[in-house]
Amino acid sequence: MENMTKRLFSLLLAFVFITMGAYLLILKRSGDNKDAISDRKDANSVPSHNTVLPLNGFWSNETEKKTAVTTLPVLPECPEEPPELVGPLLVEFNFMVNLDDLSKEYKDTLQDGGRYKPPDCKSKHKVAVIISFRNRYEHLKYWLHYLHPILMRQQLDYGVFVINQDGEGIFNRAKLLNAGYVEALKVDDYECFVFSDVDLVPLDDRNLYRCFDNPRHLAVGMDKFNFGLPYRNFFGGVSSFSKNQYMKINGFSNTFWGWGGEDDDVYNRIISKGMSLSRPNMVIGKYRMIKHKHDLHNEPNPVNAGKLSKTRITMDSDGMNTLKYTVKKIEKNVLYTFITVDIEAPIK
Ligand code: UD2
Ligand code: MN
Repeated sequence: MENMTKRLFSLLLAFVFITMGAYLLILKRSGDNKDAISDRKDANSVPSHNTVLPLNGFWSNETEKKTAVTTLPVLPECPEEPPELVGPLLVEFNFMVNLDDLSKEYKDTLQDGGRYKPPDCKSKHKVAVIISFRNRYEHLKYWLHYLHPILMRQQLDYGVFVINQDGEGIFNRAKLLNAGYVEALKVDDYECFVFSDVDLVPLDDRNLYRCFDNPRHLAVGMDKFNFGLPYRNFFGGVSSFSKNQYMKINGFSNTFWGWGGEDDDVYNRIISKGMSLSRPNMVIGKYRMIKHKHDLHNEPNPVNAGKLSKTRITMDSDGMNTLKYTVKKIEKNVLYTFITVDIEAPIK
């Protein structure tokens, strides 16, 4: 009898140990899952607004997986008119911008390389903002200071790409913009391209940095032209093209070295392909340009004006289909992606 009791007791003990073991195993497993969820949140620099789908094999069974997927939030589309726009803006260039402070301010909002997605809705506008650049860091600071909040309020899914001309050769704004188009597409499948001078800041956030039914000229009212157009067909400063529109005109010309003419050449390209210009009105389309002198190695080029009568003939064999350049360096920081390119510039 005593033996029997002992045996029963050992059996009971074994049962208790096995049950406890199983229970501990289940506890550990659910703890692991929680860790995995928070790990993935940390890995996403702008996490709160992205619908995160579970990794393969992450859920322990199919039922658990189905429940989890259906309860994750699906973002609604952003409204056609961004609700946070404020209209006219005060823009001044009489203070110092500190890029370190600016980076700190945006380190949780921007993804590496100056990229952004609205937190609460899915943007309909996937835009690469491309800036031609060489040695204009002071201007770039103001541009970043003013433009990031504007582009965010416009609820764009955007990235900022600064295309830096390598070396001391003659500057070529248009060829840099072509290179920017190619480089941005290596980063993401952008549908819309905004090309901007580094020294131009809009005076109204209703001037939308997105694409329209026709190529868009955004900088219609610059302070240096008394907030009007210098001439009717002016296309300089800031413009936007959808992928289709840009490829239809074969991009910009690669052959406008030095200052001037490349913007008029683009205008000719647009018209000769049967498109027209889209523009904001003169109230919304006001801009301020940071005052500057002509840069070294970007002197006005008298040859450029003469080329404009031939755009129609030359455009199909001068542009994206003949673009040649070499990437020297790609640097990413919080505020922008900086791409240095060798565009085979002639030395004066
Ligand atoms: C006008 C047009 C510009 C372009 C240019 C002729 C306006 C506001 N803009 O600009 O779109 O058609 O005439 O080429 O009217 N840059 C550098 N480093 C340099 C030289 C140029 O970064 O050494 C870049 C920079 O983004 C600058 C842009 O090229 O804003 C245009 O050059 P600019 O500002 O010297 O010429 P601007 O103001 O006459
Ligand atoms: Mn300028």
